[in-house]
Amino acid sequence: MSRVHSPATEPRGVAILGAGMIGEVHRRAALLAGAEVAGVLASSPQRSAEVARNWGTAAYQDLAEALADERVQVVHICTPNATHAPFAEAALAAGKHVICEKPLGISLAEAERMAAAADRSGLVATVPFVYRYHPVVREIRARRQAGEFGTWHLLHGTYLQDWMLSPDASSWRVDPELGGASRAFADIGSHWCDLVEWVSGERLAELSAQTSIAVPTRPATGGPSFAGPTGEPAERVEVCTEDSAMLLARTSTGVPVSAVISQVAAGRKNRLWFELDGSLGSAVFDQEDPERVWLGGVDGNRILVRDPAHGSAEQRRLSTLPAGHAVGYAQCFEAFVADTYAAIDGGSPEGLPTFADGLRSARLVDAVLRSAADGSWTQV
Ligand code: SOE
Repeated sequence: MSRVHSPATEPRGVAILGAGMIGEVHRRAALLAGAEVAGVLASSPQRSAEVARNWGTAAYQDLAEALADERVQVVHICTPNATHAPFAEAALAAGKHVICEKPLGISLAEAERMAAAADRSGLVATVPFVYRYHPVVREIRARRQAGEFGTWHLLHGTYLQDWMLSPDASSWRVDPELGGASRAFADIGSHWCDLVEWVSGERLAELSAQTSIAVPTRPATGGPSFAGPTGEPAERVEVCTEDSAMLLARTSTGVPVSAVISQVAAGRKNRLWFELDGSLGSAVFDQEDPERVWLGGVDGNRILVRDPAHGSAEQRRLSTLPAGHAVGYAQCFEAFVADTYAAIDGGSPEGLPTFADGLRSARLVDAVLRSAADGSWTQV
């Protein structure tokens, strides 16, 4: 059990499990939120020692050592998906608050177990659906809540990347044992669905999905996300997890939805994009151009530029830089981690994605896989 933390007197101790690309992002956000990294556990003792030296912190030998560290109040789980459930359940059982990377485990059953463990613990357990933290996303949501778009007629969009386009690119995510049965949809389709449901206020109720494998074999070992081919000769394995997924859906109020998710779309780097079309107006958000929103109207369209001097309280709260000084992905992560820590200290920050949202995402992944397997129109 970790000591009761008094933020006024001592830095909040956190442990970071996993030191890949996203582990570095978590560390940076934790430090900027005033925490102290008490230690790190990476993929091997050698890697833990190397990262610990670089980060100026301790190297944990194993999970037990990290969870026994009384300085640690929060555990950031940034390891491959198959460890999310055992690591999160052990951390919660040890009385630690948890930030666990999505997806929540590698199956719906694991996600249900993790969400139940979080509920029983009374601890804070969050999932980095960080695109909720773009200030202009909060502006769109606030305007929806104020009725500016009327009732929804259509919700649609894409989430496209190209870091898996090369036949020689690979990742632990390719292996269903490590990443789960879904790759592209669980990895980034989860973000698109979480964001569109949260902003629009709608919930996908039924869907029809297809998945595709563009590259039939890949190297058995890969590098960090976005690293592309490692250049090392490696045995090739048959691929059984999808490079792309396409879905048609209907929300519980009957609104039609479509989404294209892919990690083999040349030239698209991290292009989460949605258009929400309502009876009174439309809104478009492009994650690769996150400082502005396109607002469509029959009498003309407007481009709204992020500006802390204007707009909704939540947009202004997250607009930590003046207009024209781009707030981007890193700031989204910083705000998410800071809001998690605020919740640990007793606050109720708006829109904090918890294990309940992670479980919601797992239900969508499960429905996509079921529909893709038998071609049926599937209940979520
Ligand atoms: C790789 O596809 C990845 O890093 C995802 O794992 C993240 O969740 C997403 O935000 C960016 O792309």
